[in-house]
Amino acid sequence: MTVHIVPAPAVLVEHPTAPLLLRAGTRLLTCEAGLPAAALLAEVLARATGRALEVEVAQGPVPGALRLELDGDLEPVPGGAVGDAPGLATRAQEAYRLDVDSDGLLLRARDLRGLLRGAATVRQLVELGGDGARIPAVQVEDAPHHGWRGLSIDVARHFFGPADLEPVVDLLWLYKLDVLHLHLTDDQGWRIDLPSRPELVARSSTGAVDGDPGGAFDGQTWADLVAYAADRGIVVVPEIDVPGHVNAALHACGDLVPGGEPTPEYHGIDVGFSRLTAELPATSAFLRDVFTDLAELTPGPYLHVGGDEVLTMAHEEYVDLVGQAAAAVRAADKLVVGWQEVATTSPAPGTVVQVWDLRQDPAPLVEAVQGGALVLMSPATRAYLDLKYDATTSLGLDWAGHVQVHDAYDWEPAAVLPEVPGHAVVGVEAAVFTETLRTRDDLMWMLLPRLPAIAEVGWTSPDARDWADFRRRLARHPALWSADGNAWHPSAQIDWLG
Ligand code: TNX
Repeated sequence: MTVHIVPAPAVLVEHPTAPLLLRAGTRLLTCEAGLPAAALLAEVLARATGRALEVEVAQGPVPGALRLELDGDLEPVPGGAVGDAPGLATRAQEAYRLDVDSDGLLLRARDLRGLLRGAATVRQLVELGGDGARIPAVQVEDAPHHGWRGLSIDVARHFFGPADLEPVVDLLWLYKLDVLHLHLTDDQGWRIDLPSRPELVARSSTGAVDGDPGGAFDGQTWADLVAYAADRGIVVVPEIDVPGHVNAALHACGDLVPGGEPTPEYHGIDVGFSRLTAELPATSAFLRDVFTDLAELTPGPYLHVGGDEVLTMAHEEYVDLVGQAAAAVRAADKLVVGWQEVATTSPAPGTVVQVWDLRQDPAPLVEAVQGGALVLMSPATRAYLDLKYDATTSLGLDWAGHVQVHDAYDWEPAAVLPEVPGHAVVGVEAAVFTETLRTRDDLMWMLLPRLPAIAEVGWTSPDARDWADFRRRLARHPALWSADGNAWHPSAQIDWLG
């Protein structure tokens, strides 16, 4: 078996017949609405094979051509978790069907996002050999298990800008993830320029952990990144973390601090010490302004309000401040996401609660779900890709133990907390906090090979997942990573092939 698609598709039939050869001048045909997917596929195939494809708006079939078709009648292969994630693509929209033989390739989907998912499968199928590039004869029918399949990146502890993040977005596309969550603010830095509060970036974006250089998104670099992700079927979910993790705001705005004195810059990695103060007159306007501005900058349906690790505040004040942030998000017509602790605030129905710490009492989460909250699963012991692989790993943290590839692979989001009904779980998100990560290579080395494991947890139905088979497929993926210049960790759990 040579085919090694990750995440595993719902149905894969490998035909023993001749492959499709990609030659100079091979044509890529599509309809007007399929053009964005065709253009992306042409670009990645050209990069992979060194051969340009000609994209044309035309009907086929044409012998030897690739065709991308939108087909409103295409029914998704049966299966899937209960319910879609509100605001994200539905299972039917991400479904696709692919048929390849020596006469041509036909990729069909109901929606552009299905074509984008199928295009990632095509990229993984390309084989380079003596006689040039070819795609094996296969039939694939595929659709996701979970609707929300994300990666969260902390760009506050260390800043990662478009040049570092675009290759990460490419990886999300390659593994059929659909959400990029950016943790944009924390004690060490404020990383997004907001029109109503220019002092935040002006005063609090130049530093980072250990005194490393900082940075921030301005309106243009932010819009470009959001568009780059959208072109790949990926929604950006921005996070402003309140009411804790706010030293960067307190350093920029003295009126948020009792006494009025801005706090010093912070370059360490402690958590839990900074906080907003409900009784200060400036606090409510700050919350309203930052989430209103953030909504303006965000075409996607969700804003993340943070809410984690507020260790020096009475519960009543925490409920008040999280409530104000959530109200500002809803007033701007966006859906609210918050870390696990927001479950204790009686969140409004539809709030997405992101579980990260399985040591916390599940009772408030169960109650929040009874009140209509939804759950996104990011348990640190499985999905925190800033944790070390094992004791010999130089980068990363170990506060929740080590996360080897098998740990990242062998779990099911809907079953991780037995108290939480599976129907409330919208999906899975990997997270990478960057206290110890400085460069694109550091980031990639932590993501690869664990991100593909989380991607399969999100996309492939639990009964079709198998560790032995995943190991076999993943072993062939370093060629894909190296072709894009990405660093990766050769975990001893996989028998890597060239
Ligand atoms: C916990 S995740 C945090 C972050 C740290 C991370 C390190 C979360 C909601 N809070 O502040 O960066 O652990 O792994």
